[in-house]
Amino acid sequence: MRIRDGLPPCTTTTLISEMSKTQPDPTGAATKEAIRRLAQTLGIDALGVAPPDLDPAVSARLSEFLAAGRHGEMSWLAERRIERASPRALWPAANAVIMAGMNYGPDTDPRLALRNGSRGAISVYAHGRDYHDVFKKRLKALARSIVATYGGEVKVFVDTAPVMEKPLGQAAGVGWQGKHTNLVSREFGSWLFLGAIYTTLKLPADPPEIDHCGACVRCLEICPTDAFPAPYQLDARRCIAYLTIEHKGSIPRDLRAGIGNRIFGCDDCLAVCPWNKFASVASEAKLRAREHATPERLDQLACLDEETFRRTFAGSPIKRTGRDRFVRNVMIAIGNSGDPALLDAARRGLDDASPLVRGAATWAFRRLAPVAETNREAAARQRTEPDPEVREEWLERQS
Ligand code: B12
Ligand code: SF4
Ligand code: SF4
Repeated sequence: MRIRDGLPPCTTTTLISEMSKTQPDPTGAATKEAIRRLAQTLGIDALGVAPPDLDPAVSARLSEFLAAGRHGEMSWLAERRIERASPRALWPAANAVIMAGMNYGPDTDPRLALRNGSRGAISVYAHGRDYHDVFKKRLKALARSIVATYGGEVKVFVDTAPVMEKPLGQAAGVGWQGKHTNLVSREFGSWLFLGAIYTTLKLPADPPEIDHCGACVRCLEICPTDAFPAPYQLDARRCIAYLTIEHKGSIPRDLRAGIGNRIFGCDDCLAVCPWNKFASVASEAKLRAREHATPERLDQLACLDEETFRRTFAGSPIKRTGRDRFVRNVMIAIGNSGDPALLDAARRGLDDASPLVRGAATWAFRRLAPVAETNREAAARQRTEPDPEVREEWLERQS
């Protein structure tokens, strides 16, 4: 539910004093509406309330996802399965879940960045400041005001805790889980970050949002790595967001070509959604910041050492993947570029200190270098390369 429309501008202070007079509130309905207005003043774009119990079907699907190994190396998803699938199991005192959304709508279609293969495309959520910091600050401010005005206890979560934010967002009426598995909002399309405040206050739940996907399958068809085994189901192991951000080892060979020039995350299934026609550009300046929106030159990114990497991506979520994984991604994009001008960058990567980078650079080099040079290099590297996995890269049939 959008919270911007039709409300008079008000400050946090006036709102709190106004509400202190609004007593008693046996159903919690007035308190919820006041919280909604307070959230608006804090720059939170959407808000709804869900009950503290999720539909048991959600828990069953989470178990199926984990049993099929679709979480890949993200073992933390399995660790607190019971708590993840139930707010009350995570915190027995919780009586309601306030689900909040922050619009991060881009000002251009992110797929434009895929047109020039010699530059790296970074997904929209990483163009500006790390949303974990920006959003959590907002939610904490909201939570503090709730406690100060209405009492009770609260816990604030953005992304990292064992919380299923998408099913909770749907239960709170903020949007619905589309066939690409992300929450789609009628007002903001695919571009909404989610966060949760668990509270001991008794607040009435909003009506859950219903599915508006209909017969559309655009997101399923666009996926470059075929990561959807079925509508509403994702095999994270095939998703470019997982491969370029979460996956620590070398990227499976059969998925490298599909990655194209995406060097951090992927937006294809989000960007193609017809509901984006209602979306608007992020209102929060820190999320609108576009330091990394313009596709960046792959040859320059390939040269980043530890220090320049940290400096370049300070305050960005990219920093959290670390330099080696990021340069690995850059090497894969170089291999996909078909651009002979990038051969030098791949060649330099063959001597990188990180075997992860050397392995990806080997793949890139073999795709760009003339056959005679590849054969010469392969023979030499078989003798000098210390890492067995990287040696394997030199022996592999080229894909
Ligand atoms: C793990 C994770 C990932 C993993 C796995 C993604 C996934 N779909 O599970 C990876 C690394 C791949 C990933 C990628 C991305 N992520 Co992510 N991720 C998460 C995280 C931490 C947990 C998600 C989770 O619980 N997954 C487990 C699976 C089992 O849960 P699920 O997706 O809800 O699965 C449901 C469906 O499969 C469904 N289902 C199965 N069958 C059926 C059948 C029917 C009929 C129905 C209705 C449903 C259904 O039931 C399952 C349970 O509800 C959340 C934050 C959080 N704490 O919730 C962010 C989060 C989901 N990610 C987010 C974002 C922005 C992204 C990316 C867009 C980033 C990018 N640009 O690269 C991509 C999108 C890729 C995609 N298509 O999902 C946002 C999404 C916001 C939104 N509007 O939905 C979140 C909520 C973070 C945040 N705080 O804002 N992510
Ligand atoms: S984010 Fe990209 S790779 Fe992942 S499911 Fe969506 S389209 Fe496929
Ligand atoms: S692209 Fe179509 S199927 Fe996919 S989430 Fe959007 S409306 Fe649903």
